[in-house]
Amino acid sequence: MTDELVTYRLEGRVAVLGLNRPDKRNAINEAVIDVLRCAVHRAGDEADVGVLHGHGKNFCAGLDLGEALARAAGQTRPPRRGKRHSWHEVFDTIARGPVPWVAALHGAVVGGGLELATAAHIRVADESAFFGLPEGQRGIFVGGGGTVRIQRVVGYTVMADMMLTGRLLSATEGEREHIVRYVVPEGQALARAMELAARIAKNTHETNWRITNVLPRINDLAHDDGLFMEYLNSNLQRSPETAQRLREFVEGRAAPLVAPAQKKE
Ligand code: 1HE
Repeated sequence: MTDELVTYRLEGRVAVLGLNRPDKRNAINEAVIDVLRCAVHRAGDEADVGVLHGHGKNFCAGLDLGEALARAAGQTRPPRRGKRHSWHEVFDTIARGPVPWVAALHGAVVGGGLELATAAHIRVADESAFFGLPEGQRGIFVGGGGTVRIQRVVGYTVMADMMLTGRLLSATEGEREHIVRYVVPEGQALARAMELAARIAKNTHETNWRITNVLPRINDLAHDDGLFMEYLNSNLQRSPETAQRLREFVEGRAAPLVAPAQKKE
């Protein structure tokens, strides 16, 4: 671990970003957002997949409440009117940028931490993870894209319950509400996220890009427009890499699909 606010390392084709303010439970202040923005852009430039995790015992405690207090008390200048919220810009670069992201979650994943996690495309939690939206208790509102992203993941009923009552969800409850796709024993979330990232990196970049950029946009469209957009995206000139992958299957050289029941793990 270093004294950087966000650690960055490139492991093969995977960029690994770690929120690194464990003494403040990885709460996000303006400085963290600035460093995260650079790290996310760097990952998009040089990696095929990104992995997000948190150093210390928590993924992220959300908005830095000390900074929020200073703003509320008029001690710092509010952001310029009309300037897009910096969190939106950075989280959207994760969600709809050039590469897919996997989030490895543990401990607190609350408020803005949950908003950041839901910007990733796949989330893995270890059994210590818990999810919450304590904005109601703090007298504020979600501001990092949660009204759109978290609400799409869990639905209004669950999000309203979490915000109105302050209810915290365990890792398995998070899995039930589709916040996470994988729950692993404590301490193993990052390893599993790296495994998934390596698998994702084997896909073609074009297919990954369509999964992360076209699919969610189709989800926002009406039925007919969605089918039309799908038609546009599936009837493109095939790349040489696609032809090679199809040939491998036709010639019996592709890795077989192994049904879960037959898997020996
Ligand atoms: C913080 C923050 C923070 C911890 N901003 N400093 N988020 C929240 O409402 C969650 C607030 N945090 C907590 O409820 C707890 O800290 C945790 C459950 C995450 C962890 O508990 P614990 O017992 O391990 O740590 P702690 O003793 O509460 O905190 C350790 C230190 O981290 C302490 O600072 P210290 O200088 O006294 O050691 C805390 O003040 C500090 N700390 N969380 C600033 N969030 C774009 S809109 C998004 C809106 C939101 O994200 S709202 C949700 C905000």
